[in-house]
Amino acid sequence: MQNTPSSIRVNMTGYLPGLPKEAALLSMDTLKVFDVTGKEIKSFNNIKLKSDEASGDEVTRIDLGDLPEGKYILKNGTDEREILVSGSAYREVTKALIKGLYFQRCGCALEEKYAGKYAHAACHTAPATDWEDRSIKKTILGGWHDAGDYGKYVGPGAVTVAHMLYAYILFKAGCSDELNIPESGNGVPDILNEARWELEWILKMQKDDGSFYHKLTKEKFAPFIMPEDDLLPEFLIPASHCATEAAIAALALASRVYAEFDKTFADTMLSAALKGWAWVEQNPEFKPYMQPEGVNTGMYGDWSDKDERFWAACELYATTGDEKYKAKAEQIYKDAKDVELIKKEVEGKPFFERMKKWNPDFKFPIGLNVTQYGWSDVSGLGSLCSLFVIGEKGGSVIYEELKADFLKKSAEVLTLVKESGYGTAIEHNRYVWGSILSVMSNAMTMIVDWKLTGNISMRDGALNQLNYALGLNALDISFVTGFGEKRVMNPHHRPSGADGIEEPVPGLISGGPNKGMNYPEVKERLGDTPAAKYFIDETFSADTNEIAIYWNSPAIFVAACFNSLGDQK
Ligand code: 9MR
Ligand code: ZN
Repeated sequence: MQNTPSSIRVNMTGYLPGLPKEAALLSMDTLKVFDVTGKEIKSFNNIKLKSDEASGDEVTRIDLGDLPEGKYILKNGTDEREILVSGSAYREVTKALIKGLYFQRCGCALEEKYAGKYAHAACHTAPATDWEDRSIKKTILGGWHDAGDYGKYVGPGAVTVAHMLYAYILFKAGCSDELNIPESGNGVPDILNEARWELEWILKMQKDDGSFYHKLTKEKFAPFIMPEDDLLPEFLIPASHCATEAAIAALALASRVYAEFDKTFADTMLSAALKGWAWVEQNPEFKPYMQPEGVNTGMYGDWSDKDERFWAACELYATTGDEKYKAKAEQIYKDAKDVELIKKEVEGKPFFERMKKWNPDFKFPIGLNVTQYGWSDVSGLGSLCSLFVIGEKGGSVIYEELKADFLKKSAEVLTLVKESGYGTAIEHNRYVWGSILSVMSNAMTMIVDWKLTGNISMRDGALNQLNYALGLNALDISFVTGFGEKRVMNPHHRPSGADGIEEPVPGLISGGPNKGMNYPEVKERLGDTPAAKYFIDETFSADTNEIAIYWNSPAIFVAACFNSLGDQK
């Protein structure tokens, strides 16, 4: 798709009638708004541009203000852009983002009646071998392919499910029940049907001792072939604390959510979570995941499991009401703020030394990062549990103190939005691999703030991030496949690259600009391009244009929130 950036940037999917409708302008020309009959409705002049550090652009944003449902044309001296205002503007995109996970399903065929032209035969159905004990072979079907690769990883899977379940808990009306997946119409909301596909797999990844395998992958990433052609053997890679604790948290959370639909399934998940926790109690000392020699798939390594353990304790407390989990969560929360304790914990440890070498100013964050929801820091998932489920029962530490910490952070996020030319909630030097996660996470944070305080500017700040994902950005591109007149066409996604179909699998969100860790070819081609434009819509560029289940899922949370504010869900 030829992308000559326009001087008018918009959310290419649309806007809701009652909410702000921002466009970004890169020209000082008067902007006129016409309806479809060609009648001029509004005009904006005296446009002043400001420099935007992340993109190097001179840009400003305007709110188009009140516009009834319909299509409109925005025009300045050089460019013209059509926009849609509709109460159902976010309906299809929310559906597609959830269904994007269906397309990642592993261990089954994607049938044509659900997958259309993206149908394919069953994949990864052979038994997997335990990496450490080659005599153990297990047939573990199911789960989602993690990203552009065909690996399946417990921690990232647990996080993805959690985003979806909290989207359901908070914005049920925004989660369409018409996904056209095999379970549709079974009386269970489709977002839960889809999340269950992963939960069932996570359950199978539990070892007899209660811990969870870190991942189920090959020794290395497959070439760009269809999943059913990827026949090299798969391995069950040794258990880790982070994977185990994230699995416990997700299962404990899910056991509450599914209880009203399937008590047996809910009980199974809670037993698995409790068995996992018993393993953690017997193995309290954190051991970072070490990639076994010879395994070169995604590492998902972590320097600490405080956040995973905190999240797990919160979810177990919320589900069981047992005070011992509350005490554990409180203790982790307090210890994480104890400077001396942290020093003792990290100094001399390889991760810390490495970080110091890279960045002499590197300091370990004191306290839990209560607004982080990604695979490496899940503290924010503990926040969601505390703020929306545990509530005041959490008391002075894990409710009141956490809430105060949270609101301080969300205020900082809103400042980022105000300072950015495009209203994007990310520092100019923080465009890293999967920057969409930071953007969507910050949107989640503002949504949480808005839900807690009613502060409308937080809601609107979050909306700016949905706009970013759907085209209002420095690249003039929609990061969601299948949506927007100029959209990502060549994501680093094996099925999209191998299926011979021009349009990529729909409903997948690209990781987006990354100027942190790049492939040499990307560096060579982009040189010192500003961070917000460090992006290549080509298949090879996993560093800027891969998709991942845990990037779709925070986008589901954000899209479901705004979809629930529309009038046709
Ligand atoms: O999401 C991960 C990102 O934070 C890392 O910087 C990047 C490089 O190590 O890896 C990302 O995760 C990839 C995983 O390792 C394997 N599957 C694809 C994931 C998305 O790129
Ligand atoms: Zn598969």
